[in-house]
Amino acid sequence: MIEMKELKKGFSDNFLWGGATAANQIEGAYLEGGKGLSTSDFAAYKDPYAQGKVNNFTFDVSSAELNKYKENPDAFDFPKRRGIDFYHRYEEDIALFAEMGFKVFRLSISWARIFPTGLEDKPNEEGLAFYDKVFDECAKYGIEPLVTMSHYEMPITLTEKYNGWMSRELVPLFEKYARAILERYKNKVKYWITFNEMNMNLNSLYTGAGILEDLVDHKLQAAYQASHHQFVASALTVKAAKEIIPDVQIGCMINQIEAYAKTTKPEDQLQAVKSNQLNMFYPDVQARGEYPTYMVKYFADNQIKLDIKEQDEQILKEGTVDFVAISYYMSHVAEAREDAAELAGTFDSPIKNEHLELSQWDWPIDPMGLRISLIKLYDRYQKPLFVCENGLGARDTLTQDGKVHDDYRIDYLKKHIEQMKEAVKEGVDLMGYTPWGCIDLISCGTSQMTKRYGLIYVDQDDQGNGTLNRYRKDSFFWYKNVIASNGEDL
Ligand code: BGP
Repeated sequence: MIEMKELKKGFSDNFLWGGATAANQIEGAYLEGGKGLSTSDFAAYKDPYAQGKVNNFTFDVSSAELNKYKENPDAFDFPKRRGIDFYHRYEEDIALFAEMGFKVFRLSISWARIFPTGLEDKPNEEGLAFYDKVFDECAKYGIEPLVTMSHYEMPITLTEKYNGWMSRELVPLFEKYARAILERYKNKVKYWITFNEMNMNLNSLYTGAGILEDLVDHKLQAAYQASHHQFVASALTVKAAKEIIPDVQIGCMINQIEAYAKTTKPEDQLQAVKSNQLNMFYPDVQARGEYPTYMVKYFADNQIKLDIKEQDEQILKEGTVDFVAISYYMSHVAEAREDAAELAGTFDSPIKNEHLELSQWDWPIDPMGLRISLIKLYDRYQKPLFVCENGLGARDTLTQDGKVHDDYRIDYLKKHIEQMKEAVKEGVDLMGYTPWGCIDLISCGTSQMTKRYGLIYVDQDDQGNGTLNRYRKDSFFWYKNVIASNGEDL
């Protein structure tokens, strides 16, 4: 007889509630503690409205810009260099997370704090010591760190010397870095993610892979070659992690953008399948340990020839992840048209879904798309899933008496949590939820401060003016209750 599993009524008792950040968007102190300069230190503030739309991304850097920034840094503003000063305020910030009842805090380690140029033989002790303090502070409150090893930054030296992940040289350099932090924190960190949103290499070569795009001939080829190098580095890291930390949980991550077909026309349906494959390619390799067959034709059609070494097949096989993490902000519409492949997975598609409302930054809001994504991902991999980013970037107003009435954010999070809960009831194994930018931070795509995601308000404007004081938003108190009731009281 087949034994049915018990029907789940909601989130598991050990569900990991928390929040997510990244080093380059919060730490600041960009030259302190022996840190080297990183790629994100050169994301200059550019007017995000210059092209007349609100969701302009300004995070790419060309070789000419990089030279200009290095020669005359004072003529530009680099908001990611200042972050929100977490480097000096981590105790206060972690205490606020604890007050909300966080079980987990997702943060990343800055590679350039540990290996300032990426080329040193020995790690920088001061950099290592900083994260020791952060993890110890988390431990004080029983908060588990979930650590991303590479979140949109790397030592700038590796961009200058190798053009970033274009080069295979990055694989052993990353493995050296990964081993150093795994060894150091083996008793403090159990949950790891190797690379943040690796599929975003297709959107920004500089942000995802430290590549100066004007120096490559074939952009798509570069994106997939860099991704291949990261796959190998990630698999070697997974293997190392299992040796070093016996009970490790190590995952991959993508920016999950579920594609819906625009109409019931079979051509549009087929395009939706293909658009989703381009996204799933990333977890397919990392969760199954091999390249999927559908990419062979795609590579041939797009004149992509990858340099894959003989040993890579084995490395990928041996380095499959324990869980699949996603960020989820929006869904996408697929239509059979000339530029369909290019549009797959872009944040900025011209094809709109008339059923969805947009955020102030024109991002379509689709809570049910999260549920659909989770169901499909779990069907595909049968591995635990983690929603390690989700949230609403919005303008907030701090009142005279230090409050932020962000009912719009509460509404957004509530609807997404409701759909996650349905997915859990429908059989999905979900480990945790860490809404993005649980404390206001510098935007990845636009370097703005005014695009706020936080449950905690940080008093700083786009130009870096402000007291940096922290304030609890209405959503802070709401989320505290959500955690206390394990997602029942929404
Ligand atoms: C994800 C990134 C984050 C983050 C978030 C929101 O893609 O992993 O780093 O910033 O998107 O994007 P943005 O800051 O551009 O609004």
